[in-house]
Amino acid sequence: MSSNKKVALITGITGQDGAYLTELLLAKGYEVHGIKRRSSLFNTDRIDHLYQDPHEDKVKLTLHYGDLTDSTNLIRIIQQVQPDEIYNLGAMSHVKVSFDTPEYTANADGIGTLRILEAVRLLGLIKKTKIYQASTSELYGLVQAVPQSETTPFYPRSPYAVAKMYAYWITVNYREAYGMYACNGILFNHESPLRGETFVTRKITRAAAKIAMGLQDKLYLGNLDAQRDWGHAKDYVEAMYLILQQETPEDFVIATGVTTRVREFVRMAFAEVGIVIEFKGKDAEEKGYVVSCSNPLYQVAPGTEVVAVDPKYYRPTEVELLIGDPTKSWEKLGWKPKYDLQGLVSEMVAADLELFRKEKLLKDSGYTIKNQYE
Ligand code: NDP
Ligand code: GDR
Repeated sequence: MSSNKKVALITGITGQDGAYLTELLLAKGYEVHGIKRRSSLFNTDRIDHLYQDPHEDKVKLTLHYGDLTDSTNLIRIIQQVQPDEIYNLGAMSHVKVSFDTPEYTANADGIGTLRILEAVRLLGLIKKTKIYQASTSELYGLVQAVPQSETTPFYPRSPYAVAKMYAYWITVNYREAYGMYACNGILFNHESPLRGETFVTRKITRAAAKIAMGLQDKLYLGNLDAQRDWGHAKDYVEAMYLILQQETPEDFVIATGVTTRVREFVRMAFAEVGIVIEFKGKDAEEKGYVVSCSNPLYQVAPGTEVVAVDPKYYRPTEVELLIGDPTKSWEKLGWKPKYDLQGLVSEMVAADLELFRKEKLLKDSGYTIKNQYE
């Protein structure tokens, strides 16, 4: 490893944010190391374009097998890599799934953060290694005040959020107790074409693309009333980087300051493919109907029901309203998002239309592919 090049270690490198952050740090000249989990299927799709054969000279991206539930590997990797910066993005990140796997979520998302902090401390790297913790707007949970800022009280509403609350405070505690450069980025929802297929935005943009191509009939969703402050992951990884470049370690809210209902996101995504949707009914009876369709790929008759509510997607406890106050990050980090929601939706739908072109060709030639995600 060269002495003047910065070295970053990313947990969760195979996820949405891991991929964008790796791209950003490589472009800035960093040597990047990532921790990936062993999986029975390839799980590096999002970073395959950045991969380098380890036999080449001057390799800038290296992957290590590991898991946040195993402190032995974390200590070994951190000792080997001697990172200047650690971005702890690894997590069981699906709120609804955390109700099904609460203990695992606490272990990976909560104690996993402690394992990283403690590894840095035990290895004597407190003065060298800066740590970014992927904290979340889910911490605000049940609305205490809006917009939510760094000083708004937390009220987590899921096993995921409770685990992330432990991670938040243990990060603050290690900063205060040991003088570590350890910070929380309290990031509001951020999306992209790389977003996991079961998060609501990507589920919607995939469905809009597939319905527009005649590959899917209907989209089933849960709570259409939830309001989220959605930004673009590409913008948000810049904020992560900036949080670790300050003189003093601090926690920051990263958000757009604009909130939108799930229902409105649906309308915007379908509008991208020329389908105008109107919602009628209330709660679980609410449905989205096609008003008009000017889609050149596939005509959907006006009056067709393309969106329906399935209560199985409801959460036992819901976070109804998130809207961030990003003033501190705008002023202190000089960070501002470049994308607005319309730009995000357009990019996501365009990417999904491209993704399903192959499936459409297969279907048009008589093949069908069974959906795995909906
Ligand atoms: P993803 O779900 O796309 O990625 C999560 C990453 O964590 C994947 O690389 C996954 O590996 C890895 N991972 C999961 N469990 C473990 C484990 N036990 N040990 C090691 N790695 C693990 O999430 P995002 O990229 O969207 O989010 C990144 C981080 O930011 C997460 O911590 C999330 O909770 C947090 N966050 C996300 C926000 C968002 O809107 N996206 C907002 C606020 C916070 P694999 O690929 O093998 O599954
Ligand atoms: P969230 O994101 O829970 O905010 O967590 P998600 O996209 O899963 O849900 C957003 C809102 O949409 C409602 N919803 C549905 N959600 C999903 N997944 N599927 C559906 O069919 C559906 N229908 C309605 C949800 O009830 C919710 O209100 C994300 C994750 O990335 C976390 O890791 C991160 O910490 C937070 O964002 C900030």
